Amino acid sequence: PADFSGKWILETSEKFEEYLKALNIDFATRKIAISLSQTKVVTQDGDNFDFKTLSTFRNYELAFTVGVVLDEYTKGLDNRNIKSLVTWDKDMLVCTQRGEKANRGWKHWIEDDKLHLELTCEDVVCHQVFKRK
Ligand code: RET
Repeated sequence: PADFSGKWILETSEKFEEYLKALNIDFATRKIAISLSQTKVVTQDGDNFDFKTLSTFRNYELAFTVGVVLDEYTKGLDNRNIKSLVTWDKDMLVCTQRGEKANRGWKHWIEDDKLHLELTCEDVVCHQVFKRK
């Protein structure tokens, strides 16, 4: 299986602001969020994962086990309660986030030693690529 573990730094980001807008995140927070350098620190132990999204402004941490529904509170993001379920699709981690927002979720995969993250909310798809730090 894919090895997500390590430290990753944001290289490219497409439609991140549109994604944050779809989540109803306010203008000021969006402007700060899109200007930030982001680092992902990932630890992986079998199907147990910990994804830390770090920035100088705010951090977000998500720990999950593949196949186990998680009550997630998106603290510091859109501050909503959602039910998240991560599953494997080949070597891709696919999360569906059930709650107030339609068609919400994310996908993580590795390609050419880069970490890809696709974030979806409603009709918006954001794509971020991270390189190893
Ligand atoms: C930052 C900075 C503060 C404002 C916002 C942020 C967004 C973080 C996001 C993280 C997604 C993490 C995922 C982890 C999966 O394991 C960068 C913390 C809005 C959207 C999907």
